[in-house]
Amino acid sequence: MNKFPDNFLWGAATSAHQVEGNNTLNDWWQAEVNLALKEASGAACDHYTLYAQDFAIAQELGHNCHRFSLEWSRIEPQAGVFDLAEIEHYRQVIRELKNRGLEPVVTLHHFTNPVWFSQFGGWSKFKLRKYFLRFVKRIVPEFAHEVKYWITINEPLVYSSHAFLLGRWPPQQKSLLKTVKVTLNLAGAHIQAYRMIHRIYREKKLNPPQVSIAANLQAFEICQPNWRNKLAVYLRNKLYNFYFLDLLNSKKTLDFIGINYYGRNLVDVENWRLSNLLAQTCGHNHHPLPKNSLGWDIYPQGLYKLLLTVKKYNLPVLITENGICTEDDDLRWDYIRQHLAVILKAYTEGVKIFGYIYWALLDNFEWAEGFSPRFGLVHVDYGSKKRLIKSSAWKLAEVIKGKQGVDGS
Ligand code: IFM
Repeated sequence: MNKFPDNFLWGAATSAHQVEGNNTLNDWWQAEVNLALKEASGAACDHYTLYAQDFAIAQELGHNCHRFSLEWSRIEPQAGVFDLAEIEHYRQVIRELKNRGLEPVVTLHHFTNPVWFSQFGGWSKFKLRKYFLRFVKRIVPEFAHEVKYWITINEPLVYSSHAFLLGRWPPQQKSLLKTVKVTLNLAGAHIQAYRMIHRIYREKKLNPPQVSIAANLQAFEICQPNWRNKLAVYLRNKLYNFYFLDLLNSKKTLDFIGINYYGRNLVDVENWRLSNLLAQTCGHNHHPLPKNSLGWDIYPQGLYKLLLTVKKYNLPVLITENGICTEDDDLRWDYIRQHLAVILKAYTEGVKIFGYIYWALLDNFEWAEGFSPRFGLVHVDYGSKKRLIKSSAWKLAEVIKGKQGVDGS
């Protein structure tokens, strides 16, 4: 039976707005109220009150780490005004994790912004980056003694494209220029935050932290083998998968590579138009694969190839997200097992993978898709808020505890 190393990090992730409930002071809440998105996050999983119970479940499942995000809008509800009670809340959250042997992996920006920040103009204005940095400077010293792993920004390109190009997420804009500006601004924010976090730890004479982003990597695969599709795959890899990582790596601002991986993007482009080269996918269900409930192709081999590609950075790798939304929990286990198998293969071939974080610990609010996609290891009844551990979670626990291999042995 192939085994993962003893000190491997095992856990699951959440983000504040998706699970906490009642994050009334951020731009998502505002959009949910004003723009009538499919569903409003409302009380979500009420994780804000039930976090201790949820971490007890993670502990029972054998996890030894947990990824979550700090909600900037709770901590800084008005520009420059920091809410000490909310800082205390997150201190309790981190304490609860540590007491349960769960290493915190803390995300500083996971798609949401305080309303005041978006009213000032948000990420499309370079000069506003200073507000995020002020938040980082205020909050990191609070938890530096307890936290080793920081994710500055979750999926920067997913954020910039969904919010500023596709118009699906607040502020629901459709501007290529703004998308480029926001992307560059987020890159600059990471670089400065990385340096700031390291400086804070040095000043406190603490061991250096491990800081990265969570990069969403997709397996871009050619549908029909022609030059247009080959060029499209090349461009998409360059821009969506590696632009950000290459840039941050060139500035020496990554201590590890954080990878969020979900599946395949089957590239088929009908003409040379730039928008098609950058985004068009096969519309004919060629080369069909099993899908999650949102229709995303399940493709573990894609993760394997990407892991071998990121070897070029010669940095440790943390799978910061990998998961499936489905009502079929056997399919969820298949998905997890197959992805763990390729992770183990890449590990044995020299990719320095040091952890696997499943998305998500709980069923939760899937942004513009609302509550119907269920990614959780734990089922949430959104009415009663009752939790029910799914069988896939127990099977993963067996692997974590070394009682079961990912090859069925
Ligand atoms: O729910 C999201 C999460 O917020 C970021 N990564 C992808 C997940 C599934 O879509």
